[in-house]
Parts: sequence; structure tokens; C-alpha cells
Amino acid sequence: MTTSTANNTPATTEEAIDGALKGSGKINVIIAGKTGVGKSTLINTIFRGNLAQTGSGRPVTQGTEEISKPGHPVTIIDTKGLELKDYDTIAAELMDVIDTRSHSEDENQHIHVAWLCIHEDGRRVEEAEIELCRLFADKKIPVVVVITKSRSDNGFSDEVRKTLPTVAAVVSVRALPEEFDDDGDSFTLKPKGLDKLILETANLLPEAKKRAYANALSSRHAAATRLKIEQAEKEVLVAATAAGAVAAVPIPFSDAVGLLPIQVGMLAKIGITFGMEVSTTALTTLVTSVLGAGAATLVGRTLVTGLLKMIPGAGSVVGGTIAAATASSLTKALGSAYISVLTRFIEENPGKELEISLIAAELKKRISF
Ligand SMILES: Nc1nc2c(ncn2[C@@H]2O[C@H](COP(=O)(O)OP(=O)(O)OP(=O)(O)O)[C@@H](O)[C@H]2O)c(=O)[nH]1
Ligand SMILES: [Mg+2]
Repeated sequence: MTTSTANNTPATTEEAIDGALKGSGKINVIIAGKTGVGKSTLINTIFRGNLAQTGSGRPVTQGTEEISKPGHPVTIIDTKGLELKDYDTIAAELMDVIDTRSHSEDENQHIHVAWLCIHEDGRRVEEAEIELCRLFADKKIPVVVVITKSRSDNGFSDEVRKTLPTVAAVVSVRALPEEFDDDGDSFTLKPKGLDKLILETANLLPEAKKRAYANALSSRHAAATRLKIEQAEKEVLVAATAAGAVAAVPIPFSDAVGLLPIQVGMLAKIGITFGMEVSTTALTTLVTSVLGAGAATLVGRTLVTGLLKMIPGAGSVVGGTIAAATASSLTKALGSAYISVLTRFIEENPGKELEISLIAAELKKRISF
């Protein structure tokens, strides 16, 4: 009960939080395209935290800059100079960056996907863009072509698909609303294609990166919310199964606190998918705000009592033993309650940072302990 089991069940709350952090990993995205096509705007729209504006940019080579932010799992490799005369030098440098990263034993260094941005108004795929796609294909980096500032496609995306047959997807987007005034009649074109870009990119990422990706996405997009919920539900299933395994031999009620590290890990992982800052401090705050500072002992027991109230017929367990099915359902109940509180928060506050104390208070209300 108090030691880690072979299936990596955490033994302490610290271990649980650490596991949630380490298991999330990093995602590295190359974004390439001519100056002014809308790369930075796209990054700030798709990802949380105004990444391109507030993240620190580190020049890596003449043509590339790495943008990252503490507690944010995405690093952007922003590539400039696609239109410049010395494109060849810049492309060669970019390939060096890719090679160095892909040879690293740390998978968190690898490039996971590339977005090649082409301005719709240009209506043409340049030689440099064709060449870059060929290089990405050689390096086995999946590519999404993003046709930016889109107003009317008029067959351009089909042409792009034909010209760049190796790319995984072509998505037309409008990252910002556009207002027109036509002889006094004003109308607005709303942003478009962003949900599609989010989902196409999700399809290209390995399963192990889905939690990090869900974290990185801004909750202002419906597709992001959907991915966050889907991923959080997976975390709940895994935790419920682990709790069931711990209680495979019915455990005395007083030992139910042994389930706590599993539930702490689950809360942390759900918090990450919904966009919590990915750091030990932030996740510890998240957990203690729900469970209290002495989470591992007394409060844990109160939590179990509170959760048991949520399961019809389980009240009789108090004082007796907790069976696998009960351990599993109370973990599920806690997870579902947390997902529903978080979902409500992001739906009411799209694109905003999570307010942990508010969310914790709401969860406490629901599980009534
Ligand atoms: N109308 C409209 N304007 C956009 C859109 N996306 C970006 N812009 C504007 O285009 C200009 C350039 O956008 P950026 O995001 O800075 O372009 P960039 O590719 O990062 O440019 P560099 O960093 O210089 O290479 C800005 O004025 C944006 O506001 C869009 O979807 N629609
Ligand atoms: Mg930029």
C-alpha cells in the first residue's frame, strides 16, 4: 500500500505530482513562412498564454528563434527568411537544428510537427516552400500547410495539395476577424479554420504528447475544449483502474487514504490537460487547495467520506472495507466532478487563465466535504 507498485502507482502525493509533470513532456513545433504571413498571430491564437508575445525568444541561428515560456509545454521554432536570397543558408541551418534535436536521446527535444504558413493573397507556392516541404519529408517531420489570412479559397488549397503532395493536411485559416465597409454597409468575417488546425495537428502527435498538447491549447477554441475533456477523461479511467487494483484485496476503510496518491496524480493530470501551469508549485497549490495541506492523512479520509456520499449505496461501506469497485467508482466520481467544474470554468471564461482557488471552492462544494 505504501510503496510504489510495478505499474507505477505513486506512493506519496509528491511522487504523484512529479509523475504527472514528467509524464506530460514537451512539444516542439516549427513554424515557417514568409515575413508578415501571420505566424506570430497564429501562435498567440492557438496556444494559451500569448506565447509569441510574452514568451522569451532565443535566437538559435540567423534564421531561427526558439520561443518558450516557463510552465508551458510548447516550444516554437520560429523560422524567418523564407523569402530571402540567402534562403539556402537558412534552410541548411534549420536542418542542422532539426538534426541536433532528433539525435538527442531526450525525446522532449525532437521536433514533433511543422506548420508551413502561406499567405492566401499570394496565390502561389514558392520554390522555397516546395523545397522546405521536401526537407521536412526527408526528416520525417509531419507538416500542416496553413493558408493564412484566408478570405476566399478559389481553388488555392487544392492547388497547394497538388503542389505539396507530402504534407499531412492543408488548412485555410483566418486568425483575426476582418471588418469591411462597403458603401456604408459594414460586415465582419469571423475567424475560421482554427479548430480544424487544432484537430489536424492533434492527429499528428503521438499519444504520449496528448496531455501536453491539451495543456498548451487556448480554451477559446471549441476543439481545444473538446481535446482537453477527452484527455482528462482518459486520465480518470487510468486512475480509476489503478485505484481498483490497489483495492483488489478489499482494504479497511482507514486505509482508503492509500488511494490518495492516485487521486492526487489524477487531479494534477486533469489540471494539466485543462491548462494549469506545468510546474511543481502550481500543481501542489492545485492539489492542496482541494485537499488541504495535510492531504496525505486526515483530509484524505474526510475526502473519502465525502466521495462515498456521492455513490449510491456506498455509505454502508463506512467503518467496513472498501472493495475494488468502490475504490474505482469514488476515484471516477472525483475525476468527473473536477472535469465538470473545469469545463464550466473554461466555457464561461474562454481563453482565460484558470483560477485555481475558485475552481477548488466549486469542487469542494460538489463533493461536500
Ligand atoms: N486580417 C488579418 N490580418 C492578420 C491575420 N493574421 C495576422 N494578421 C496581421 O498580419 C500582420 C503580420 O502578422 P504576424 O503574426 O506578425 O506575422 P509573422 O508571420 O509573425 O511576421 P514576422 O514575425 O515578421 O515574420 C499583423 O498586422 C497581423 O495583425 C488574419 O488572419 N487576418
Ligand atoms: Mg512573427
